[in-house]
Amino acid sequence: MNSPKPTAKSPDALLGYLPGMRAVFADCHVGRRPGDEGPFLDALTVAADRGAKAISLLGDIFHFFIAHPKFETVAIRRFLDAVDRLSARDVPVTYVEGNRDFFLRRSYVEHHFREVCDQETFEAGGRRFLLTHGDLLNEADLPYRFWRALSKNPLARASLHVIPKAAGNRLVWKTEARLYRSNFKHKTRLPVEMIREFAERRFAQGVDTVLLGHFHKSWVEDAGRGRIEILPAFVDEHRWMEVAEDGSTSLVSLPA
Ligand SMILES: [Mn+2]
Repeated sequence: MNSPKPTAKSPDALLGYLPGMRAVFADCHVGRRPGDEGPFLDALTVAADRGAKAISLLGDIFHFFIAHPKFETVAIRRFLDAVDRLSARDVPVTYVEGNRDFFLRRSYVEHHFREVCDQETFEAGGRRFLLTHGDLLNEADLPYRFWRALSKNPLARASLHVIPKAAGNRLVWKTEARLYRSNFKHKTRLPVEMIREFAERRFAQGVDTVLLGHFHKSWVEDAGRGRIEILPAFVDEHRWMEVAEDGSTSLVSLPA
């Protein structure tokens, strides 16, 4: 017997219920070289062709995504066009912000997406999924937390209107270079305790599976009350995740 489908007013609708398979992409880091968006844009089409009914982007899709017309690159424009084509195929795209995504909410790009958020939740096969990029789990990474607070505040957003494009890009790239050592130091070892503590708090709230990106390392752990999965970085492996209608997960490779 089929279980009853949630209605528009059920809690499942609030959780983002959509029937069918979903595709999840993390850490594509597009924009390091001109034209390097190709494989990612191809993969979006492949995901839809494979039957994805919704696509979630789990942060750091670009090496930097500054959502202001002055900072739009050819790659960002091609990406937004691809998202529009997916929407036209009834494949909505949700953008979960990463640490390299700036000011997407309330920006000129927001309307392309089903939602721009820090955490997405949905249900598949009776399992509750929570998706978040993962950069704020490591509370020991103080230089990074300072940068994130500084770079995402309203003053920084307002300064986009006055800062010349070249100066803005220089600032971002120089800051990234300075922070590289700090980030690298904290990423050489997966902060598993931090990840488990974060997941446990969500399991206590009824979440069954926590999906993370950011760490550029595919990792799965079945904890007592739920499952934690870290997605591989698309930029490294050209792989993404499919969440089937029954709640099972698998990784898919972009055909060579
Ligand atoms: Mn990241």
